[in-house]
Amino acid sequence: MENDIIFGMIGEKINEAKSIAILCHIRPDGDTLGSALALKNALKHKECFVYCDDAISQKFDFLKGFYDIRGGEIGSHDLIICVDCSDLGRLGSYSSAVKYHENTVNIDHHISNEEFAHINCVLGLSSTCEIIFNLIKFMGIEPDADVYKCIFCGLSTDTGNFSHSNTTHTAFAVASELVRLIGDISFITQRLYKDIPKSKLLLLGHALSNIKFYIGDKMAILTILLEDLERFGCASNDTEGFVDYAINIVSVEVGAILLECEKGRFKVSLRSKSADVCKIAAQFGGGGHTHASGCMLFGDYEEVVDKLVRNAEFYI
Ligand SMILES: [Mn+2]
Repeated sequence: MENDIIFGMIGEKINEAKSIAILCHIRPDGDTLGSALALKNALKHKECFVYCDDAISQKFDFLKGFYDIRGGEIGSHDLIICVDCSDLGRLGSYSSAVKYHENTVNIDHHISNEEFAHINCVLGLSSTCEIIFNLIKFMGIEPDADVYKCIFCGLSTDTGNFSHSNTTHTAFAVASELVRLIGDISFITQRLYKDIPKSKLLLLGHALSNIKFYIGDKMAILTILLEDLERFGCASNDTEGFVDYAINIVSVEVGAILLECEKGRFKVSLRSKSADVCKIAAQFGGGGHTHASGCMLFGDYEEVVDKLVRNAEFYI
């Protein structure tokens, strides 16, 4: 379907709605939060509530509306818009509310998106924020700097600050327009990429000193156990970005981080230079992008590592 047709349908749904819930995914990143808050800030005249069923990193508190993000029970809204969610599972406890709601929209850029909503806008752009930018423009809304800061946040974080392979010319074109209105963006990049709490730095040091190599150093695995989080006083979302240290090692083709969520349950994030890690993740019911994917693995630590390495061997 033509993008304009889908944007037109979404615009119509938004205009008809009296109260809108915008849902972020669990382990919220700059793209899901930026997308949700950009939309909320752009729809000033509408009653919009942003929800997220997970803890949110304080580093995003420069986004307007950050402190109004809700957790807990979802209220009664006549339209639900999910942003940056590839499947219902990404919505945490809100998945059933979305599944059974009669008016849902799904805006996402993950190729593995399961198109779970009534209207699905899945475009292979750099980020969901890039889609939101186009949607807002299409709707004829004149965004202000607050909206643009939110969009910049998602565009920048999902492209690895404009360095990953999804850093397309359209991503730069959008960024160019954003910077024109925002002005100095150095305060945003300081918050997103440079500021690091002492506790997180110590956790990273611990993880790096225990990194394991497999498949002739072509695979590197970082591990964060629950006891590590406790020892350093960190939350699970403090591990965001750690996996980059594994994939950046010269010999490594697939980098992974295993994050213990509870005894016998590990959240796995995978990164690759050229291998298709989406296929590895898919073997375990996960998904994502070619070079960045994730899945959940169950079992003892050794068992989980063994499963993962044996599977990865096929794709390296
Ligand atoms: Mn994204």
